[in-house]
Amino acid sequence: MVKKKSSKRSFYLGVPLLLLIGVIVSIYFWQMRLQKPMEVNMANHEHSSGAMSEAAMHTHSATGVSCDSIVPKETSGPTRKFDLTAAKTVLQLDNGKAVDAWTFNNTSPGPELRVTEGDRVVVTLRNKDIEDGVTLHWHGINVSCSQDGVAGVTQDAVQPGEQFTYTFVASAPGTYWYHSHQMSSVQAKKGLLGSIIVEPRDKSALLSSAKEVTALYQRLDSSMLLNGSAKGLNVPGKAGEQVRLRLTNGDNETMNFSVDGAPFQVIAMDGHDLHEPGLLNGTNIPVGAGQRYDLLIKLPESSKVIVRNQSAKGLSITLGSGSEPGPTEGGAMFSFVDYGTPLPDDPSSNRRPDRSFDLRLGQSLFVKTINGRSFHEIPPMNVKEGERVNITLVNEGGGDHPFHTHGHTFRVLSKNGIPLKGSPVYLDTLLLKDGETYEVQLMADNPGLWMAHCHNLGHASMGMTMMMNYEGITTPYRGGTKSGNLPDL
Ligand SMILES: [Cu+2]
Repeated sequence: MVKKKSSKRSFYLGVPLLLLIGVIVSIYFWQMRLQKPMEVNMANHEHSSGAMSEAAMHTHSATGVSCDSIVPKETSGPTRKFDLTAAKTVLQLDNGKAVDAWTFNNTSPGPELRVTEGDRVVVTLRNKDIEDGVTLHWHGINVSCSQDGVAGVTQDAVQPGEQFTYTFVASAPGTYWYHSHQMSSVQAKKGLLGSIIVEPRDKSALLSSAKEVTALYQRLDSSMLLNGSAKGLNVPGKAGEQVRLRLTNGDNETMNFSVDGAPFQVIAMDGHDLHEPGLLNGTNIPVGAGQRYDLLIKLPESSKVIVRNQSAKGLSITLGSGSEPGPTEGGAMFSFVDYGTPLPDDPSSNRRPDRSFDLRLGQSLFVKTINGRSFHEIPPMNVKEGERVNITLVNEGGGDHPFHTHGHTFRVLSKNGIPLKGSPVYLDTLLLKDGETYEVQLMADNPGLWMAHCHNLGHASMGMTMMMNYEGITTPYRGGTKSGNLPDL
């Protein structure tokens, strides 16, 4: 009787106690996940109170080169000027929804910037009324350190009423995009993004006659959009005409595309041409977050071509005229491992690296991790100018991880241990599916402080973000809650 009573009492005490412990543990981990440091110097990863980092800043700037002083080289090309003003705008979407968006020049996506290879591009960013501040990052364009647009690393976030002018040389033709890199997981989703296309200087190139179609996908609020529209895109065209379709994934999730009605080629990835790309038929194209794929499609005689975004039904791209092609069922998934042909005189295929890094992308309880750590707790990849750097990347779970490097294009050497057999593949964003391993190589030829992170920006904001730092480079900027520079660190 007595025994029964005490076990009953311990039951009544034990359950709430366990619940309380559970709540405390959960709050602790949520705090850990959400807590931003007060101040971090991303050049040396010191995070501390203001006074200490002040001292660290002085000792370092005495010997180093500031990122601020690394500016673009002169070019003989013409100067192209653009103005982008960030502002809060209520956008009336063509699906009937009104969205509280953040826009460039009152639109989302912002205006497409179209320049020519070799141009000196000058973009003045103004912030009308985005309270947290904004920046512009030129995704895929290897700009100078001071122009990379990462708040707290290469500049302070541009506050309401302020402006910042970016200058860079559009040195490599291709499909790129721009987006804010202040609280990027929030701001890109709110609409602060757009396309930038660098046309080749040699206009006599074979493809100059192809019809140009840019297709930028984004998620705004709960709506998936294609070039700002919730409806599909219709591009009229004649039989025999060639269309260059520039697919850009500005969302956080991988998008799979099917092409029905004609064979097609993948002529470029992340802006970089592929060598002798073969004709594909019914192959599905997986475009990771942040990636770009350029497709070349020759319009057939009497039917349309429909490029379907399997992840966003209703956002199809219809090319040409005539009857409607049926959907292609069960097509293979595109793989660049054996696509196209090798270059006959390949200059830099798989040479010995000067330095190697292993990055395991994964997750633990509430955070996304690289080698088991998150944010500024991940040691930077420290490199020296001129070095050949190999990086082995493994996806150990937690979804697709499209890994993006700032300031550098890397070459993919192997997938799951098997060397690439086809065209050389140069990317700035590599899509890693669960369990996949890739080895990539880059040349450390752009001194600076560079972010490297998952371009599922939700994952980046949960910790999957780190730095690649050149020896001797410093920054006067600080990330953290004190400065308000929060690039997702
Ligand atoms: Cu990820």
